[in-house]
Amino acid sequence: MILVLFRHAAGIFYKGGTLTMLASLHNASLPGDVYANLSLIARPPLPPDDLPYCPEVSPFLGGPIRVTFPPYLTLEDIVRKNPYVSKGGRYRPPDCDSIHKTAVIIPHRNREQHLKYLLYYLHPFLQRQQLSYGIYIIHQAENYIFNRAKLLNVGFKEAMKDEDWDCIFFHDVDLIPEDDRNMYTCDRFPKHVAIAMDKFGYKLPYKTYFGGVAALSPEQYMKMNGFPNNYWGWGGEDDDIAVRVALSGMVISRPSVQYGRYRMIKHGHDKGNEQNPKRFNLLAKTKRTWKQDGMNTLEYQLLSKELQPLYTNITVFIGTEKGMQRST
Ligand code: BGN
Repeated sequence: MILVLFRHAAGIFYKGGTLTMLASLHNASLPGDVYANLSLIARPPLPPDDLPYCPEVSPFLGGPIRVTFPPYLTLEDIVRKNPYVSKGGRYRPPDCDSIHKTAVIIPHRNREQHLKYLLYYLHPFLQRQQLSYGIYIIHQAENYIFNRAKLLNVGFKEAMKDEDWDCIFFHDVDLIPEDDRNMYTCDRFPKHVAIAMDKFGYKLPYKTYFGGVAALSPEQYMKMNGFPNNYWGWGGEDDDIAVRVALSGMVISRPSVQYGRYRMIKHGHDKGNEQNPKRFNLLAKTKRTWKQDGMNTLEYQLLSKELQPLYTNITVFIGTEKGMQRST
């Protein structure tokens, strides 16, 4: 009798086990789930110095990613789903030694919703690529006109103080990558990465477009004296950067159009980032100004640098068109 009961119980257990197994298999094969596979990454019982190098192609890549915007997502959910991410939004593969060290710099002001979705997708995306990485949010303090390129310069400078990053990704907050074969590593030349956005029909809007997401090594970045500091408001700064690439004797590299796909999170007009009427004049002068404006003239006041669970939050006062004095 006891034996029968035991068998019976074992049967149920076994059945339960099968069901669980089927459920997890089903999850893993859900096409495009950016979190599928991640549970397979585990720390082996080896001291960190004995880890083997990561393979040339990560075994965790899954190709196309399905991008949706779950309405009730919280930052705590994202923290829970990314157990290996440490303070400041830093990560190293637990199971192998990565040869790539990438910092992602994201300029930001009043876009908390977008930031949340970007973090939700970017963390697992980078982990699937087996990169060592850090995510930096550069927050422009006060209400003066937004200056994307200057914030990127600040991000570069601050990130390089932390670590010897070999590649820097300059990333808009509202662009979600849609294919994890789009490697967040650097090329021989500055790489324009967001080459196929949904809003432009998954192709370049024009040939020299350099906006959205771009990747440069520190050497490439310094060779072009970083980015311009004097584009206040929307537009033109990315075109200036593309001109700097050429003026400093480099060319633009790009990923394959199949991989460099991005979904843009829809949004209304940003207050404080109106179109910059001076952008045409500024662009006409880049050839004369690029050596006099950029990393060698960067001035800012660092207000805080906090290590949040999912990112390093840098808050900075970058002044106004007239200089570093306050606008009020
Ligand atoms: C261009 C803008 C870019 C912007 C793209 C895509 C200018 C300068 C004109 C001489 N450039 O027109 O900054 O990223 O559109 O929206 O406005």
